[in-house]
Amino acid sequence: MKIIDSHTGGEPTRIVIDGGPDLGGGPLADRVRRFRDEHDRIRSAVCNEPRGHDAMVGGLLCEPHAPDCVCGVIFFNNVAPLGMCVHGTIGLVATLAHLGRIGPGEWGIDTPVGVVRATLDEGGRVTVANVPSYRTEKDVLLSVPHVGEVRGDVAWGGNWFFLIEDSGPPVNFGNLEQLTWFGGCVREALRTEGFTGDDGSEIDHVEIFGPPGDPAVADGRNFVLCPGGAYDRSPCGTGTSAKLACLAADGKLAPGEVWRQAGILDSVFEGSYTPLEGGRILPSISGRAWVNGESNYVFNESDPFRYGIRTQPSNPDAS
Ligand code: PYC
Repeated sequence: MKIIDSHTGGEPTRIVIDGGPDLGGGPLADRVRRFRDEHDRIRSAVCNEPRGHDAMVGGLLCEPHAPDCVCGVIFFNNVAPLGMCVHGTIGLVATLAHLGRIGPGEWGIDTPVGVVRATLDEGGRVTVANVPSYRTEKDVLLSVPHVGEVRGDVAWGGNWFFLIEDSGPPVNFGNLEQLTWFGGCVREALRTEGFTGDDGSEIDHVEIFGPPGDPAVADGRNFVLCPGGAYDRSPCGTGTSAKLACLAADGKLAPGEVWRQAGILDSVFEGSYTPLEGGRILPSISGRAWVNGESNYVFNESDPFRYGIRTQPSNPDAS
């Protein structure tokens, strides 16, 4: 199995470019189910220790089903397949450019949540037109055990987010442990109180905001807790999209105006949006990824951990 590693603003992406499981043809939404149900050990082999770690995001390069796409991709992390992943899409584009499969220009990428369009510029910067994003609830009051009352918004940016503005530990790198603990308590409270996205899905990303480290380079800094318990090293493109949806709904950001979102490492994504019908927006997120490794995986039958150390299989019945 052949792998290319990259990072986008510090957040890793590991693309399986060859030797992945055969998922057949058809829409990516069907293929991601086959991947989850029949090939979960490949997800684990790529993302989990000993080859990976909790922050790793993998992507399986596939033939596209939708017309006019350069490729398809199924993203996944240490616990399950992901809906959409913007930092991963930026990493994928950098990987395809590294392989010489694409050059500067606009490219369609088929994913389980629809086609996304990514533009690579001459300098290596990638802009992703993400999926339509929207806020479903504003100022939800949540009673969080061990923490107290926390207010936040619920929004979709390709994944479900609970966005917190005015509570929690200060958002800086020195507070990683406290932020992770706080985010975990909030996520657990959302689950036990029965808050979900408007499609009934779990709100599995918690995003906490603070002021930027340097207002000359960013408008705000975030901390994003991902479903597997790791924090996003990048500003999180789907999280930035959810933020744009909230800013747009509150009338705090005009169409086309740029929002500079720093992550916890102070790497920055730039986001703007085009309004859509029904209060939805089409976010555009740009950032940069760097390829930093190429590997050929060996699966030795005698190695008990050749498919990774699986702490949380996304489907316990899968092989
Ligand atoms: O950039 O969309 C993103 C993302 C989702 C999870 C980790 N990164």
